[in-house]
Amino acid sequence: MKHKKVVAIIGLGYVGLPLALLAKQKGYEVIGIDKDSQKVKKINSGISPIYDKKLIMQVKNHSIYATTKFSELVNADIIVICVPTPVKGKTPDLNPVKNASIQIAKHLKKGQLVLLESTVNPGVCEEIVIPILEKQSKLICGKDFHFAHCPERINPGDTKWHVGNIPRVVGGYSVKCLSLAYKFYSSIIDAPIKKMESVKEAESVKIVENCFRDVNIAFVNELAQSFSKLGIDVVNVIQGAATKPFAFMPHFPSRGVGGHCIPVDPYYLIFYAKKHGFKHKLLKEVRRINSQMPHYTVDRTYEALNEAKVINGSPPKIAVLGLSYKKNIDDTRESPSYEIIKLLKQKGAEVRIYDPYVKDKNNAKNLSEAIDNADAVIVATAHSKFRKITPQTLKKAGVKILVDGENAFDKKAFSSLGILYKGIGR
Ligand code: SAJ
Repeated sequence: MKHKKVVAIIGLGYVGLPLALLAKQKGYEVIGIDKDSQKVKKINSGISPIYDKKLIMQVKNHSIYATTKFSELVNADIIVICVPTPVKGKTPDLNPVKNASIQIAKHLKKGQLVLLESTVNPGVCEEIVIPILEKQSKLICGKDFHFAHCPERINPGDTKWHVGNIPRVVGGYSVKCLSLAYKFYSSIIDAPIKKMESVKEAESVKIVENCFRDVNIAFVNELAQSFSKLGIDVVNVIQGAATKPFAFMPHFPSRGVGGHCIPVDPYYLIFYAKKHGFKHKLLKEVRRINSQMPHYTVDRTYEALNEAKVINGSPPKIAVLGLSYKKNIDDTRESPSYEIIKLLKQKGAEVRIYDPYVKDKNNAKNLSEAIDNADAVIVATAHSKFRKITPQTLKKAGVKILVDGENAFDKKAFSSLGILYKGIGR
């Protein structure tokens, strides 16, 4: 009986859990490792710790073995690091990656293949991760163990693109490392795996992908602010530009850029490039534009309150619908909603919140409770459930203003019923 290769996956979140399920489905023995014992307990009892319809089914049907014990790494042939790479303010926080590397080094054995999927700036693998692995284990990378970087590309909530069909890039510490990593990913992913010439190139690909997105979003967020003054609907204009079948990729203005990647990754490159003598002026300006969109959204809200003559001494009642950073998921990391709520409270507004996907002690019981008699409703996250809100619903609840944080509604339908509509760029 051919020995089933064992894959240990460190970090069972949006990246690690789908990967663990896929490896299991493709015939590997899987050990899921996470420091969160509650998460481990849930997974071992077939419950997905993440709200995602597909994941909920998969965890229930293909239960994988999860543990908090890093000592189990000794049983693995392949070890994949899928831990978060957040920022503290604007500074990269590599502690989760460093801690995972230290734990791996304690149990590292000859012949093992270590793969990093977490998004990092160029240089992290060779200047931080591999030295930690070698120092503690006394093993030599490329000789005793192998290392490669294959940046993750999960798009939470996407029903078309998933870990099993998204093309990937991979960069190896050596030719042998690259071929071992390529062999692993080709065995589980039905999509092209591009071999990069170095680990640094693989690290750079992911950062570039996400900086590209941040730049394009900043571009339309700036357009939104300028076109508002010109009385031009920027969403219509972008949709018009998108009819060009080449050389244009539509992005859309919104209340801000959240998530664990897009608002974070540019800071990794800005930080590393600065250390090497280059200042990314454009990327810094892009981050400034996108991170001030919650302010812009609150300004639009107060413009509307003044226009509707609601500001009359008593604090305006404002409902903020949606806490997650994008629709139909429960992830609130870097979500613009929280910045909007903070700014509203600083201005003295009475704020109610409601998001059916997110557990929050201040959540209203339901949509009606949140919007009832609110002067303004800000739809910060356009969950499919919220897109069903009709002008009649708001009218009946006594709502005077709709601020459409993701331009998800038909502005004419609301204005024709006397509800003051403010979009982002329309
Ligand atoms: N956003 C806009 N305007 C847009 C697109 C997005 O304001 O035109 C906002 C969203 O509302 C959200 C944020 O930007 O708050 C990030 O949106 P996202 O769709 O990029 O969501 P993520 O961060 O979950 O997923 C991204 C992936 N998304 C896509 O490529 C569509 C991709 O960049 C990476 O695979 C992933 O991050 C990652 O793991 O890096």
